[in-house]
Amino acid sequence: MLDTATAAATRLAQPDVLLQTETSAVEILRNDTVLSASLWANVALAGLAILLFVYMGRNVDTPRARLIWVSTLLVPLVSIASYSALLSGLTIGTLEMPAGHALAGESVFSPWGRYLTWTFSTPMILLALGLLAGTDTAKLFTAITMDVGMCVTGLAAALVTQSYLLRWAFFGISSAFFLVVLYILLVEWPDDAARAGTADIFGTLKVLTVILWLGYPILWALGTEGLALLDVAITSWGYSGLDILAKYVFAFLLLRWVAGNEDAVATAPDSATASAAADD
Ligand code: RET
Repeated sequence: MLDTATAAATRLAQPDVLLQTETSAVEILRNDTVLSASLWANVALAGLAILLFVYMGRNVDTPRARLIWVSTLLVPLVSIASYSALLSGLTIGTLEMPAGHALAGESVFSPWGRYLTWTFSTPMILLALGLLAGTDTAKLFTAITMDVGMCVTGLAAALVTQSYLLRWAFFGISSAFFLVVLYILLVEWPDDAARAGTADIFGTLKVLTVILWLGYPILWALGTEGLALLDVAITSWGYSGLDILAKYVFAFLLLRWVAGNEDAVATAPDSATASAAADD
């Protein structure tokens, strides 16, 4: 009898526990102006970027240039959805870090929605870059699937609380996927871009992408998810700053070039690469 009553009481108490966890992440966000400003800044910039990019692409009409334009436009579109979800409390939470972590046993703010939405935004960046380089479908598929692998295992690294070692194991797996993406960006696509006649702009965007993307794992390692040398608000501003450069500035440069050089990207990738390979 007593057992049944205790079990019922436990069941009744459970939703409260869940609600409490959710509320506390939202409360952390509400009480930390610097932290919430790091998210609001991106909502505002993503909104401006969407309007600007729609305007910049108004006269783009060849199919491949349009595909580059749409994939570029999707970057701020995913971003505004991502940051709104973080701000609404839907994709944030608190996690109890495992033994070994600098904040072990403490309830740590986790904006896990960031890592989730990279799964949708980063493939768009790579699609636009790959099309710009005139690469073939196999290389494009490889870059995008490895990138998705990087994001999903990065999300696992952020969410795992069973063991500190396991967090770093997922960090390692994610980094291995990332290395493949870096290889394609640094070794494969520059050759394709040279053949496609887009080497200059591709070179600029490649350097920007590689340097900025390297910032993300470094920030993860130094931030609250990893060694916790940086606090929650600084980590969040770090990601927001990287996002501003890796998404809006990158997308602006790409779109400005595509709008002015539509003919240079008009050829289909596979046929362009195949004919160039046949010429070699
Ligand atoms: C994580 C941690 C695990 C190891 C690695 C990472 C790399 C993340 C990268 C993110 C890029 C995000 C961008 C978002 C734009 O919307 C997941 C931080 C390698 C490279 C450009």
